[in-house]
Amino acid sequence: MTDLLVQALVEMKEAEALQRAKQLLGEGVAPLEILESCSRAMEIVGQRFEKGVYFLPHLMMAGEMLKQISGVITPLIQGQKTGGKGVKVLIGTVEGDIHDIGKNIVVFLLEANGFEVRDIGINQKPAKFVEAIKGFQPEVVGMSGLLTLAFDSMKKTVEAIEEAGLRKKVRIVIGGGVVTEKIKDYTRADAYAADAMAGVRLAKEWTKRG
Ligand code: B12
Repeated sequence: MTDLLVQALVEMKEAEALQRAKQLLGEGVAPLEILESCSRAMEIVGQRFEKGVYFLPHLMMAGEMLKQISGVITPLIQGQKTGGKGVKVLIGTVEGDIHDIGKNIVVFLLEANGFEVRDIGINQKPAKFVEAIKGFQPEVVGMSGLLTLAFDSMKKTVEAIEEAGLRKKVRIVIGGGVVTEKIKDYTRADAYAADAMAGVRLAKEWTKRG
């Protein structure tokens, strides 16, 4: 009954939401399905925020509840360590954007699948991505962003990577909230991932050896 979890999250019932998530786990519901319900709840919270029913403290509370739940859930997601085999992935939230819950889930899943991940954090300028690519030499670069303004930051970051002569060395995947195929074209990234698992699958596909 993930509906009760969604309801608790939407109604900002912190203790109940965490308890519901744990209960679902206990009943054998798949961790990814629970995370999926959390995203559904966040959609509703976001809509209420847009309508002026909820305000910034509600977003903050939603973020807090989500962090707690993903802290319990993500470690239980079974990865297949064989896939990534130490392939390097660099990831960060682009300039102007501080949302990182989704990104952190991606990091976790990548690591669970055997990738070596360098997370450069939130609100990172294009130059920071370039510098980190030079130092870490990843094969895959992930950019996260949930704000509309993040699209331009992603575009600028891809351009900076091009200008630094590194574009052919990396495959770029973007993700987060409302990122779509269209945004992928706009930013000139290689792909977009609708969710964290899709990102992991792409990274595996891109770096498959032999
Ligand atoms: C929690 C939250 C916050 C928290 C964030 C806490 C944190 N540490 O991240 C706080 C309170 C800080 C916050 C702040 C703001 N927020 Co906010 N926030 C949200 C909310 C409710 C949930 C976001 C979330 O965590 N979702 C759950 C995660 C799991 O989903 P996700 O990030 O999409 O990630 C999944 C996939 O997309 C994917 N993924 C994500 N990144 C990547 C990257 C790669 C490479 C890959 C492969 C995959 C991938 O993997 C994840 C798991 O599958 C959303 C509403 C919504 N619908 O999302 C609004 C929302 C994103 N926020 C919004 C706004 C407006 C703001 C503020 C500007 C509010 C303000 N007036 O200050 C500030 C922005 C500050 C800034 N400069 O960034 C708007 C954005 C509107 C827009 N179009 O630009 C939204 C959509 C709400 C709304 N509907 O109005 N927010």
